Amino acid sequence: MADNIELWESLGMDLETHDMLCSVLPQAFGDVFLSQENRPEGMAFWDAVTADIHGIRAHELVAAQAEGRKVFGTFCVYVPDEIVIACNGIVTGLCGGSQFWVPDGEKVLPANLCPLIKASVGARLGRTCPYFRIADMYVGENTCDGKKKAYEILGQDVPMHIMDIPQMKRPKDYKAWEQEIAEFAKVVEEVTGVELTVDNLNRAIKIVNDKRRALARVYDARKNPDVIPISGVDALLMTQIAFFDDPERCAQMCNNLADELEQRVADGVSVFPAGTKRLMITGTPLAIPNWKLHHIIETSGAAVVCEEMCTGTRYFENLVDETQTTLEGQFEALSNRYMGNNCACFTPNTAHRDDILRLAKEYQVDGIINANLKFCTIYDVEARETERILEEAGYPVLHIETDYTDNDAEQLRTRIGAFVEMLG
Ligand code: BJ8
Repeated sequence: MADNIELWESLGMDLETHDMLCSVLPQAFGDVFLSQENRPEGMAFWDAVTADIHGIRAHELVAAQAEGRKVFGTFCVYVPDEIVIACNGIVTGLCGGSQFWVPDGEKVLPANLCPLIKASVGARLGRTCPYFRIADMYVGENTCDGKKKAYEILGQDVPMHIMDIPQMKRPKDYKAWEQEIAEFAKVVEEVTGVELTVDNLNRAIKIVNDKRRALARVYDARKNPDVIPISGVDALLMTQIAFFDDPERCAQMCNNLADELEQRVADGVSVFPAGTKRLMITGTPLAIPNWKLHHIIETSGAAVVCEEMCTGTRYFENLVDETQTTLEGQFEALSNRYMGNNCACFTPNTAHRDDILRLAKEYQVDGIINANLKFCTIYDVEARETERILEEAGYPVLHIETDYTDNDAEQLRTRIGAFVEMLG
């Protein structure tokens, strides 16, 4: 702990306010995670990381910087980690998932803005998140309006590079994203002082693909219709930490967990009673420590078996082609993989509905919760058509709009409870 305080002081953090955040997290973590029964032993790794969420990894990053490595903070799953890793840089996710940071964000942003954006800006301006202090450069992207304007504020005193994401998926848009990746590569080379080569990029592609394969293995174990070997909230925590962790260690830990889950499936060891209703959550991302919905669902008689969101399947589905032998070919392969992701910032985005339907079948779900962060217009506009199509396909759907506060927790509990009961 003394080590942590020294580190946080050296990063110029507001220690007094940060103490308040540190004092509420253990209780929240205990209530949500440690109260569960029969958790996989492999979750001990994620428990330990979360217990020292602003310590262990922050120390690692600062030690790496002392050796000359650079840290890039990102906010979206479209930013290609491979480029940074190839140039010996480190990527850390920066999206804020706590109400604790929202008031500081609201000092400079309109109150009627998505909480994820307000929390991210608040975490930076309030000096209460070490990762925002450590990053040598932020990498933004023009996905939704709120984010792209927030980057103007975040970039005031930190080097900021914005990636220009196409908003459609025509062949020329794939080409444009390929060029954007090539330009990003030049920026990363400049910041890290390391030249991007076919070899180091191929190695990085393999590292990130391995991490995706490992995450996918854990998710695959959740597809079994009779045994649910891990709770949704534990799987969510694994994915949330994957945005911060060293990618090779992440892959190793996820593979260990997957081994255990596969054994549990073979042995019929489930964390929920037989017959528990299987739900999928789709919609806007759930950045750490946003565990609210999962916790309510899983203490209301249902289980979450799949997250179709950026803190879920969108983070690891689709691999980058590993066989390219030129930088141009690799940039094209990266573009193809990332453009295969279906965020509501694209129009049209019908492939997103295809993804949800496909996953509902793969994970054999009984119902779907379409969850939207308040004031996220792009996902909210899509929600009606998505829900119509899902209902037409025979899936009961519950639409939820929420934020990071607990104000609506009881109301959500009532609605989710009624939904689960309706599933029979
Ligand atoms: S690829 S979902 S991580 S942009 S910040 S869009 S919730 S109003 S996060 Fe996202 Fe990339 Fe898309 Fe995924 Fe809405 Fe909030 Fe915007 Fe958000």
